[in-house]
Amino acid sequence: MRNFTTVNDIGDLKDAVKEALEVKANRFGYKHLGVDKTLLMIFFNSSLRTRLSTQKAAMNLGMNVIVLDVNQGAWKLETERGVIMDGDKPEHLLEAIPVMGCYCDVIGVRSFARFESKKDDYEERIINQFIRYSGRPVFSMEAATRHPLQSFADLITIEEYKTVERPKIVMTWAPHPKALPQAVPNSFAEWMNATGYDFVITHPKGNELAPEFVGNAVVEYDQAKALAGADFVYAKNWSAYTDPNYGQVINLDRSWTVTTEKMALTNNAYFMHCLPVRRNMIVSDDVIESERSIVIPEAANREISAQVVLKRILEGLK
Ligand code: AN0
Ligand code: CP
Repeated sequence: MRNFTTVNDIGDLKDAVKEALEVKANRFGYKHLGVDKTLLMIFFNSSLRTRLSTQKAAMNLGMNVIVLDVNQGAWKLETERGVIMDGDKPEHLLEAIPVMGCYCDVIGVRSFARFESKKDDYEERIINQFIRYSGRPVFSMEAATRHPLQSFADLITIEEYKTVERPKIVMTWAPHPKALPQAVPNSFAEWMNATGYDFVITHPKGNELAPEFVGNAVVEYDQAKALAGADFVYAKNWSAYTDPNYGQVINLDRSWTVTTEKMALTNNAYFMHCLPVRRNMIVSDDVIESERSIVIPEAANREISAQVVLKRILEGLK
């Protein structure tokens, strides 16, 4: 594997999950792969899990790790070509990227949707420039439209907890006071569609996701109907995708919060969320604290998904 930004980069999902479970059972068994190799993690946005789990995964593989928070201590970066740089940004991404590439063997990038231009976000302008100009393998630590390390960890978790061959998985929108990207739900949909499981997306009218991510999923606007018989409930907020509301909070309806009453409609479903989560907006205290909540094992699997991706990138280094 060279770059990792979508489900397509991981190949066969059954093989990927098998490898993940092997890595999980023997996380220090691949240490030779990363000796004298350096991972550079670049963050344009905040993170708790991605930062810690990816660094841990790299250390499991024997790598050295450098972490850069672009907005804390680095020069502010201009990202547009052709701009007369007489403002507050002393450095251009087009120099910064190849320079960063000089100091490492692999680059991880977190760069959320900016909601300034839907076209720029959905063309993945920032991470694609890293792929093009760094000279290094690049993996997404959540880019503008996808969060594949999260979705891979979600899939591993579902494989560990499912009790039927083809579970019913329901991704439900839930309210949140600030505008959030569509990356997590897009990506989760992309990965679930690739499994062939019974996958349903439920959200209020107006919060439709991009059709290329919805794919063959069933979209059900009635949350109670969607939840009936679910084996897994995957809650997430996302801001509007469709014009003219792209990137805006258009609904704060707390009747969409995942509560014990809602979970009672399911087939005793497990509750999942990528975290961080706002309690009593997205999910009630009772549900997230219940014995059917698997948000912590889900987060723990972020170390495993990152380790499989790094392992494959290291195996592919010339
Ligand atoms: C981010 C998002 O929704 O994309 C990161 C989630 C992993 N969440 C927030 O910014 C709260
Ligand atoms: N789930 C996730 O990616 O969390 P962080 O934003 O804390 O990294």
